[in-house]
Amino acid sequence: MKNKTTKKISKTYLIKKNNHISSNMKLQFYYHMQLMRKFEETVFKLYRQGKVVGGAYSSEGNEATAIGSAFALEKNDYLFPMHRDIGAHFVKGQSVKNLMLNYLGKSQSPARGHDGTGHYADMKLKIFGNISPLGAMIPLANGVALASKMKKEKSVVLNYIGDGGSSIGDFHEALVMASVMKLPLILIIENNQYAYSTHISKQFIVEKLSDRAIGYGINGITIDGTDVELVYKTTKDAVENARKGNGPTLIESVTMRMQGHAIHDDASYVPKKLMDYWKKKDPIVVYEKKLFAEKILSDKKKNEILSEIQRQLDEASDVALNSPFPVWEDANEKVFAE
Ligand SMILES: Cc1ncc(C[n+]2csc(CCOP(=O)(O)OP(=O)(O)O)c2C)c(N)n1
Ligand SMILES: [Mg+2]
Repeated sequence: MKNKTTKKISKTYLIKKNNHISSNMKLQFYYHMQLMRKFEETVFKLYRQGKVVGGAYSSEGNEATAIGSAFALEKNDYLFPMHRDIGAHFVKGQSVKNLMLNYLGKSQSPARGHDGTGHYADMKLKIFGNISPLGAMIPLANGVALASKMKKEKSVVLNYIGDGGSSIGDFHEALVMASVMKLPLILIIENNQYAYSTHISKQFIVEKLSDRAIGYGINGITIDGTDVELVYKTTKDAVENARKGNGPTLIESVTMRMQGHAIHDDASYVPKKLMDYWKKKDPIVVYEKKLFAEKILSDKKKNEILSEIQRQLDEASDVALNSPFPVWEDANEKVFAE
């Protein structure tokens, strides 16, 4: 019975072969994955210098998932990123300078220096800030999806959740509502093998987390989350489906958290063999090789891209380091809607 149902659902969900990706777009994927990694490396350096006021998380291993999926959105769509999706902010139009100001807790940042741990929102760009209690974002993403549907905006909502977070009650409740109301929601489970130090073998016994979609009667698919083009195409299909009014999709994107949970965690509990296996699947290294083989990337082009990223990071760090912190009188401002 289970197999039959799985077959039925995956049949309605074939990735379209005509989802063409131009050379220019491939270079954009590469640029953004590199930017995401280099940005976080810079944040880690600044953290060690005592300049970052909150936490520092690494998304190493998650670049293809965050970037490929965010590229499937249009300007009027909504993004609900998690703590491993900093690159999705950039794809949605956020500037390197603004996010650096945020991390350093400075007053001119979009968060006005009131947050330094990645809960960064920007309503103009339709980016909703990450919420710390795991799972709590999904019902909110539902709310925005419902509002958008009622306003006939034809926008979709993209939200992420970790493997750990997908066991929270909110996940179930939100998907029940999203499926019954046919909300334009795309939920990506970033299965990066660990939730803090807990391996997935201690978290669930289903073969694929996307099988849970069957219980809600919605489309579900599990993909290689280290393949940026596959993530893009899969998400694009789900986006088109949602835009047509066909309701939500659950995507399990399988990847690896290549560093500890955050900067304070050395991940010494991760077996070396497992880490070595995933190192060979590094999304950026693998994609770089592919683009070289397709003659889309050359040494010259690669150097140009990396220099441009470094230039932006140096400039953003400089501005952020030399900007003022918020004043205490500002603490009560903009707490409530005016
Ligand atoms: C409801 C809730 N419980 C516990 C935490 C503490 N916490 C923050 S991140 C995290 C691990 C999350 O793992 P996962 O969902 O797999 O995401 P990952 O960090 O691996 O990307 C935990 C336990 C929290 N923020 N919210
Ligand atoms: Mg995880």
